[in-house]
Amino acid sequence: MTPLVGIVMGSDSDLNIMQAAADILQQFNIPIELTVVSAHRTPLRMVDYATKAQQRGLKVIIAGAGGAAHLPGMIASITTLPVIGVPIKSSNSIDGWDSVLSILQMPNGVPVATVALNAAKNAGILAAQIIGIANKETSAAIHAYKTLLQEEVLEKVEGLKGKFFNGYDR
Ligand code: RP5
Repeated sequence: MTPLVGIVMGSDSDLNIMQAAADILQQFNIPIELTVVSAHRTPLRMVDYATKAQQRGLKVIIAGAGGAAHLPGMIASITTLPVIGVPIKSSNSIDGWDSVLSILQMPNGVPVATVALNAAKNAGILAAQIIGIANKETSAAIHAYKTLLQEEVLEKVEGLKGKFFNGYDR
């Protein structure tokens, strides 16, 4: 099946974080591809990947990088596909802020939808929601997932009832 979401990362050392995006997208039955594309070490590969992404059938790109994280922004500067950026706290990060700010603070005209530090799972869910706009099955799968989240919280609410007074009855 043609991948709909491309997951790229600056290094294979980012995989332990980015795996979560792949996992949730596969849980939603969305075909993905995953590879390493480095803005600094393989700049021409990055340009080629971003240039060909749309014609290869991708609908969304998730790009994760740590430190001086130029990958998501540079990909967004080349393609018109939506780009979701995942800041990663990596071995060369100063507490992750370098990556967060590099990905978040894009100039006007070139947006990157930036998720929280290391939040690759949320990047996957957001990508699925974008795919779900035009795909009823995906949209239903996300709805089921969110219902499950709600049920988990309500179970915890029940668990607290025996221990604490709660005047709120919903
Ligand atoms: C970034 O540098 C990568 O995205 C990674 O987070 C970080 C460290 O890369 P390695 O030195 O582990 O390959 O470009």
